[in-house]
Amino acid sequence: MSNGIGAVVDVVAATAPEVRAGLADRRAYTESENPSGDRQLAADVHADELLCERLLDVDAVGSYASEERDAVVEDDGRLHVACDPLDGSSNLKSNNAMGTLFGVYDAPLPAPGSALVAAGFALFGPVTTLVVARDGRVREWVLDGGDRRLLEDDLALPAEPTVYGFGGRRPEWTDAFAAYADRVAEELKLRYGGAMLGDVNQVLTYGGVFGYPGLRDRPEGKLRLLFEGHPIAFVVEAAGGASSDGERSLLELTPDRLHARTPLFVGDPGYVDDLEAALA
Ligand code: P6P
Repeated sequence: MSNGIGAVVDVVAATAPEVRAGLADRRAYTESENPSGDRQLAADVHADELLCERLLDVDAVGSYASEERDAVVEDDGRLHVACDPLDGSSNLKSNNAMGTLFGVYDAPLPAPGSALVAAGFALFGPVTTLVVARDGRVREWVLDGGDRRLLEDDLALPAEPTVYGFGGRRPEWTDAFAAYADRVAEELKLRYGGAMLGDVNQVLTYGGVFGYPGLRDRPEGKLRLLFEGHPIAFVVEAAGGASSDGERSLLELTPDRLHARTPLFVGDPGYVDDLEAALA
């Protein structure tokens, strides 16, 4: 198993800088939409094509699924990889953070969160970093010019929460969530940048909570369980944090279809507990 996971991480580590290098010339929207109805940038398609080809070249990888594709791409192998090839690509126009998110399962997709054996993300910020959770531990590297330099060998969520970020517009929030958000806003500093990976990395760095709640007219929320919820929950929980869909850990959930959405919260266990009590 470890050589398979290591090979997947190597592919992401090698491909992320190439995805980033290709962003400048792929800022235009294509004519197509992804299965969730989001308009696709040329950068989305480029990242997805590179990752699909290279991950399926790994002997241990038996299938590839992505936010950008209707169906799973099947091959032979015991590991199954789900990717958001370019999370937050709408930030390309505004030149803000975005990144590549992946989850490695030992069961066919869509799989339960309990089938995750590794997850992580490359973050395109001022520098490119790679965060990987496996074997109950989170590590962080800087990816620079083909080098991979270890930054954190045991990344842990700070015990003292500092920042928060919640998606959706306030009129779309339920009364229960709005009341919870008001309490959080009195205690923490707002950090919301429009790309989950950038916002969650703020939480991993400074402590706090990130969420995209279920909305009045969209109780399942916006974010995808398989491509965003599971992998980010795996990382944050391995770093000592918690995750929730408002009731339970996201890792306890199984998508009923590949592109199923979910309310998504990750971060400080106390704030996640308070959220679940507020929505109960
Ligand atoms: P909104 C990016 O499109 C994304 O999927 C997440 O990365 C991000 O957290 C969220 O949607 C942003 O949504 O409604 O604030 O644009």
